[in-house]
Amino acid sequence: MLVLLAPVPAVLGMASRTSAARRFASPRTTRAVSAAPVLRAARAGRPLWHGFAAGATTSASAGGTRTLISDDPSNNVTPYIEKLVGRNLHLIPNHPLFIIKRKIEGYFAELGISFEIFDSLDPVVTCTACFDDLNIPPGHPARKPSDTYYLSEGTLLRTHTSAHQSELMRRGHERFLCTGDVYRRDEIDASHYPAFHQMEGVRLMDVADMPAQLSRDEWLASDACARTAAELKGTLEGLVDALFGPVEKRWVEAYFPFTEPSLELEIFFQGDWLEVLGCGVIHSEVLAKCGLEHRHGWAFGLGLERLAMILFSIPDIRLFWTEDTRFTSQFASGEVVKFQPYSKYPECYKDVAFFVPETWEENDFMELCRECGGDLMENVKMIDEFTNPKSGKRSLCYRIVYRSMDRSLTNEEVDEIQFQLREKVGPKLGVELR
Ligand code: FA5
Ligand code: MG
Repeated sequence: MLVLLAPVPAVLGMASRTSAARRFASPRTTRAVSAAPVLRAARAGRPLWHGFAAGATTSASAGGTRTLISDDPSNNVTPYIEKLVGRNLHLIPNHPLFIIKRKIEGYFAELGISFEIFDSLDPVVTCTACFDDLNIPPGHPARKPSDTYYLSEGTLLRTHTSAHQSELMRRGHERFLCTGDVYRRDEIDASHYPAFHQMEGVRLMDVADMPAQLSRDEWLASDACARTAAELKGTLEGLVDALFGPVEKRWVEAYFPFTEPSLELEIFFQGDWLEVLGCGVIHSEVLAKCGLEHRHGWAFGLGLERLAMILFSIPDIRLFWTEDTRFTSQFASGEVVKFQPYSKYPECYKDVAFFVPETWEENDFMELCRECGGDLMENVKMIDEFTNPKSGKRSLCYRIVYRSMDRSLTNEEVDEIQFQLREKVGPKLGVELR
């Protein structure tokens, strides 16, 4: 039997919204603009089911071995991203992401209803799977090349594990957990990385427990819809309790085109609210597109790094990717242990200011920063913005915090990176340096 836990009182309305939150916000209300980081203290055409394998595996490939960059005009994959694809951190035994994945799967196994496990689905998916199937209309901000890594016009690196929802439901899977690496052009800070891992959970409710076919409005007003949402919240609260014990958490109203109602869960961590998952009752139109108009259910997508940061006290998301044995050896037991920072090397910051064109997309700048500085950039944040009243030109100033996780940086190498960035930002993004 599935344990139904009483939901905690919902805290709706909140101060800081992430780019991830904005990503799915209704097209009417959203423009991709600068980001307010969640953690204020410290963000070719391969066949769709290539590499499909059901069931847990423990193998992980080296990464970077697959050619994803091509001269297709829509291809915007960078070498930096290409080398992350295939690292499969969630499949490496004793990696914190592997440990937490297993713990979450264990929690669901104990609920007494079986969830199938998928953790090796190909990260290269079609736009149909990632967007169309999920009710994300053409022109929606989540589809923009400034947010998404495209291989070709119709194929991309999945931006969320929801990309597998519809295909799995069409194949007859009714309860599953699907984990994988996902890719987004996003802001740069301690809780955002352009490659991260999500776990998708889907449960279709038993037909006998649900009313006969209702219109969308009737369904939304029904007790059964409220019950489905309550079960979802209870299940996820139970998960958080099982992972962390008592911890401050709150529900926030959200919008996803593929669920209604939709919610996000936040946990208080390092002095601020950290969004850890999005979820909701599966949208009737998504089910109808799968030929399941007579069914109802819930779905969630959680950020494995975010949960693992809390569980293991890992202060910076870049650490998950390090091969430094001072990090990896700490998790060798496969148990939950608190991370002991081996050192905090000094930071240094540099500012860069420029006038931006009308077509300015902040994520393009973030991408260029990654290209020039890789993981040595800890945080990139806009610190000043003004519009010249005479010329009407908009000026932005960004502060870039440099810090290595495993050594001290020299002034010379930071200056060199900053120099490269200044050299490239004009020609590449059409800005005018100040
Ligand atoms: C989604 O991706 C939805 N697909 C989740 C979902 C699934 C909703 C099923 C409804 C039903 P969102 O963009 O909020 O939603 O991302 C989900 C989680 O991924 C976030 O809560 C956060 O924990 C994590 N996340 C998002 N962006 C990043 C990032 N750049 N770095 C690390 N983790 C991230
Ligand atoms: Mg979100």
